Parts: sequence; structure tokens; C-alpha cells
Amino acid sequence: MPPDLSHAAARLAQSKRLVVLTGAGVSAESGIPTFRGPGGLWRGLDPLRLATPQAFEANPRLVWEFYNWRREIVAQAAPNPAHLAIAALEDRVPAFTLVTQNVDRLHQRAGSRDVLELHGNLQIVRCSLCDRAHDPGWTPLPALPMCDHCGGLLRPGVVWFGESLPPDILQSALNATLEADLLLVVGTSAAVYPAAGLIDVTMGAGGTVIEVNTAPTAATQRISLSLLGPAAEILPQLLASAFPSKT
Ligand code: BJW
Ligand code: ZN
Repeated sequence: MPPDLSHAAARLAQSKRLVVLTGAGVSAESGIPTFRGPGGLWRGLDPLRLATPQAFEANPRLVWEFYNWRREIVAQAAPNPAHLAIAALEDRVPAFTLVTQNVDRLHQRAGSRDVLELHGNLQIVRCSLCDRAHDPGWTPLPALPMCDHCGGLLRPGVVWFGESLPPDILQSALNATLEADLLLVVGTSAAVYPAAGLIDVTMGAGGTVIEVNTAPTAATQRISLSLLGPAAEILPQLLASAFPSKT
């Protein structure tokens, strides 16, 4: 086993307060496109330019087409070995918190409980007029879905650029990362705040931060250890090596 992996496994085996922070890369091997990098475009458009309140206001039909397409992909996707390894970690350490930027709910489908969803999720929709939440599940939605309470235009239940994260969820994530002895950062470019700032919270409090990613990220230089490779390969190896008798 590569020395970095055994070092990370030893650190994981000792952890009493573990936080896992995930991004789109953890779902890449489930066939869900990431935002940045190759394959990040949708019909030649940058998804990040569609993930704004301004884009929705200017062209709600286009933005809904984009989100309905993604809801379809997610509905057909299944959790991969990275999601399953993260779910298994929950029962291996005394205190465990999973924080995700992902909106696909694959962590929950892999068995993770109490997932802190920083950026909402694709399953829930919200009324842009009366703010009521609706849960249509993963069934296809009309091109322009309307609120059955007030007739207003529904919007995806996700957090767009310039919008606040759910304050209680962000606070729980901050508390957990502040107290973490180990933060495992998986499949995120660490480019979006305040999520990426959680790395500095753990580092600043003296915790260890280990990254799992197929490429170096904005955080690689300032963290403790970087494991380069696909999450669906590295995480099961890490789990098996840290907890050999239980896997
Ligand atoms: C693999 C792999 C494999 C591939 N295995 N790895 C401080 C400084 C500067 C700016 C700001 C700041 N604070 C706030 C801001 C503004 C802004 C921001 O961060 N801008 C930056 C771009 C600079 N933040 C906000 O606006 C946030 N709101 C906020 O802070 O409110 C208060 C406020 C407002 C305005 C000003 C100041 C304060 C809200 C952010 C909402 C982000 N929303 C999105 C869309 C969600 C809805 C949707 O899904 O459509 O969230 S954007 C998008 O990026 C999505 C993701 O959750 C997020 C992060 O992306 P992620 O997960 O990292 O994916 P990728 O694609 O970037 O990376 C994938 C990684 O996986 C890569 O590294 C690959 O190498 C790797 N990978 N395959 C392992 N198999
Ligand atoms: Zn409404």
C-alpha cells in the first residue's frame, strides 16, 4: 500500500471526532457530472452560470430544463463504493458528521444518516413567491412547475450563488469542523465558500485535514495530506486498512 494511504488509514483509525466533507467528485463515479473540469458543460452552457437567481429570473424555462435533466440523471443513478464507504465510517468512529455540498441525496441512499446538506437538494422544490417547500420526489416535473398553494413559480430547492446557506445546517457544520480531530475532504474543488472555509476551521483548530481527489485542488497546498485518485477506489481501501477486522 502507498505510504500516504497507510498514513491516512492510521490517522483515521485513531480519530475520535471525524468529519467528512464531500463535493461533486464523490458522485462522479455514479455518472453524475461535476461542475468544473471536463464534462462540466450542459448544451455548451456553464452550469455555474445557470445556478444563480439572476439566471432563473431571466430564463426560468432554461434553468428548469437544466434542473429537470439533472433530476433525471440522479433518479437513475445509484450510490457508488465511495458513498458506501462513507456510510460505513459512521459506525466506526465515536463521533461522526457528514457534510455535503451535493444535491443528489446519494449519501442518504447509501445509508448515511443526518447528512448536513449545505446547498440543499434536487428532490425538494420551493415556491419563489410564498416560499413553501414541496417534495415531488424524483418524478418528472412540468417544464415550469407551479405552486399548488399560491400559483407562484416553483424553483429548485438548492442554494444558488449569492444566496445564504441554511443557517442551522451551516452552524452545525461549523461546530463539527471546529471540534474535528480529522476532516476528510472528498471530491471537491474547494472553490466555493463558505463550504471550502470549513477546511480552514479544522486546520485553524489544530485538526488534521486529508483530501481525496483525482487532481490537486485550491486547498491541496494548505492541508495535511492529499491522496490522489478516484474516491470510489481510495475510500474503500482507506476503510479496510483503518478498520481491518470490521470490513
Ligand atoms: C473526483 C472524482 C473522483 C472528479 N474521485 N474526486 C468568500 C470568498 C469569495 C467568494 C465568496 C466568499 N464567500 C461567499 C462567496 C461567494 C460565493 C462563492 O463561493 N464564490 C466562489 C466561486 C468564489 N458563495 C456563495 O455565493 C454562497 N452563498 C453565500 O456565501 O451567501 C452569503 C454571501 C453571498 C454573496 C457574497 C458573500 C456572501 C452560495 C454558494 C452556492 C453554491 N451553489 C452551487 C450550485 C448548487 C445547486 C446546483 O447543484 O445546481 O453548489 S455551485 C456548485 O459548486 C455546487 C457545488 O456544491 C459547489 C462546489 O462544487 P464541487 O462540489 O467542489 O464540484 P466541482 O465540480 O467544483 O469539483 C469536483 C471535484 O471532484 C474536482 O476537484 C475534481 O478533481 C474531483 N473529482 N472526479 C474524487 N472520481
Ligand atoms: Zn407558493
